[in-house]
Amino acid sequence: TPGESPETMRTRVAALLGRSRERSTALTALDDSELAAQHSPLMSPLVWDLAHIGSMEELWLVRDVGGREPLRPEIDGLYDAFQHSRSSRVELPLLTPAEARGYVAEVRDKALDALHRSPLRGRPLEAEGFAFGMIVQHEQQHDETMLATHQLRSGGPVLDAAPPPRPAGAVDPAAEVLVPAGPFEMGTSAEPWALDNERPAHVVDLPAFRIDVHPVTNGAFAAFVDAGGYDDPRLWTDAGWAHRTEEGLVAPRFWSRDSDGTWWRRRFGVVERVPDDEPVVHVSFHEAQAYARWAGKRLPTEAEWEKAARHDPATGRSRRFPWGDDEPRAEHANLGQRHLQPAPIGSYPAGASAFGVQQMVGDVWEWCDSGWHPYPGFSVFPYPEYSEVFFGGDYAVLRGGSFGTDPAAIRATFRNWDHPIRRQIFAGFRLVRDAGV
Ligand code: AVJ
Ligand code: FE
Repeated sequence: TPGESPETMRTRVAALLGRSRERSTALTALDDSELAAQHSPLMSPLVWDLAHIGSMEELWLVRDVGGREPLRPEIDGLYDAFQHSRSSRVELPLLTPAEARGYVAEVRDKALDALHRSPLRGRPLEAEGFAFGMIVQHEQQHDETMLATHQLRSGGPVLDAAPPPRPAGAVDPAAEVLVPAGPFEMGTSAEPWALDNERPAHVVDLPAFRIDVHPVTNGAFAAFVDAGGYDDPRLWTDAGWAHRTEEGLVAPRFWSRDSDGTWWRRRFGVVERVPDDEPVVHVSFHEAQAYARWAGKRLPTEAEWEKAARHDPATGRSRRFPWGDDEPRAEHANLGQRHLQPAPIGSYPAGASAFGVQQMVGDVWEWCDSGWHPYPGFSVFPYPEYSEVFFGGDYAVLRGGSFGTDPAAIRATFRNWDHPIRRQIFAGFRLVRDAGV
């Protein structure tokens, strides 16, 4: 926040740390055996995420910013994500849930002490409270990961939330808008808590394209399934077809069909009918791409996604969020685990971008047809294991955040990435097509 005093910043940061911890606590309010269990080989035991959150916070806020000695140096390796694969973490001598809760509380105490001692200016790690913002985002990212673990867990529901809003009037799922050719500013050099991969701001010139106002819905995706989309190799890339065949994919993850042909889904322990008007979620990049080919369209590049989300043709500048520069409020976007599902398309008109594109932030992460690469002028900050070590590999970019993403961990410049086969994340997609002349 420009012109903010250190005292005001401390209050704001402490509230954000508190909100993250409330969520981590709610997501780990389970029996010890459930916390230590491996609910899926794709995920860590929940108790690992909890102590890992504390470990990162200790490393950056207590040891680095705070200048203190390690609390428990002997556990560093256990919670280093690069030393142990997710599927092997269940075998480690992890802290028990009670020990993990005690550890994160002790770390938090010392982190708040560091917050009160830090000038929140001066060296880059502390200027604008960056290290604190990074740790808020890190905890919230793991909270979304833990939410995905909850979705993979079997057994009855343990989480609860209000249903999302509904649109006020009729919505045309096929609506699209033109984004005219021309340059826009991509990425940011101004956003104080933007991570290294979002930097620096740079100009990108794009040809004209048309983008869907809404993400692709369950109803539209079910039509692709009914049309035999999963059985037609011409719709899939070679890698996509191999993935579809090896995994025996026939529908989005968590969907099943009864003898009447009705689609059902399991959502956080509840089985319910698949709502036609919600954005589809739990599809891989490959499934999104096959759908796009079937629909005669394509996935946006990440530059196209960002221009449609941020560019204001009236002023020529890029916004922080689709709706403007204001922090997300409840009427803008489905964020923060307020609702534990995407909202029907058309539910967030107040969150539309300057071009009128809706629900770009919140609801579902959107797969883009771009690999995970640095922007021109990228430099590592503050450590290479966040972004850099993943560049150039086999990852696809995701944009916009989901209903599981906290407002503090998303903005229109935010870049996420994952393997193109992943389906447990809260990812869907929207489509574009070339505008022609
Ligand atoms: C940015 C979501 C891909 O969870 O692997 C968490 C975030 N980095 N701890 C991930 C992250 C280190 C990261 N993603
Ligand atoms: Fe992490």
